[in-house]
Amino acid sequence: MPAPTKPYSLPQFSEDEMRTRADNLHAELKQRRSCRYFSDKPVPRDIIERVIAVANTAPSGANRQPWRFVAIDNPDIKHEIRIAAEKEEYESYHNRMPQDWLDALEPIGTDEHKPFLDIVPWIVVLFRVDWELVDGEKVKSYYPIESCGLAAGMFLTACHRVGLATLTHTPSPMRFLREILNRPENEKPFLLIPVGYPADDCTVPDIPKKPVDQVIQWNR
Ligand code: IYR
Repeated sequence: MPAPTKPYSLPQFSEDEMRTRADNLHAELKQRRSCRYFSDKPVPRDIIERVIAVANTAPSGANRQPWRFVAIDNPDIKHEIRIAAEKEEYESYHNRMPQDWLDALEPIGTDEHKPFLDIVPWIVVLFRVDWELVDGEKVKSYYPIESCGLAAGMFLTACHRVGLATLTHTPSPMRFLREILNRPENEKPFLLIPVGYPADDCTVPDIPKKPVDQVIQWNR
């Protein structure tokens, strides 16, 4: 049965206001960078809850919200994650990643060492839920990968807009996160996101983005 409906409208802006708002948002969001050097300055838990609430508004297949956000500030758990992540990353950098991949990462300067996982105040692990038990019935998710991608994008945007730095980290394979964090078998780690403030001496690679005309086609 279709759900009941309710009216929907948006605040209206003049076209010039729309341009200014888009330009302002662009100026703000182009400041977002993947951060690999975090400060240990704490971030209150309620702020993390608020940015997760923003991500939780993301659209999802059949509105199933096939995501779980596990937020970790416990130093022992962060350390366990660091040890397990560095073990996998060592294997990846030394034995698994083909040369073209290593070459592609060269400008970014990453390696298997992930000290930020101990230092950062919060690690948020986004799990993708492929199915759920609801009243003993197995309820499937639809487009869980796309849905989690959307929620992750909104999470990063929310963090940036409140002044928090993030990294989209994918220590691969990520199975260990399910074990360390005690998540059930219907959940798969999707993305590991350290969240905090950049360290005072934080730097990022000085690399450009493609100009927008290279990523747009108008009509055919
Ligand atoms: N997961 C590794 C490797 C890595 C892969 C990509 I694609 C990046 O853009 C950056 C890093 C790591 O986190 O070091």
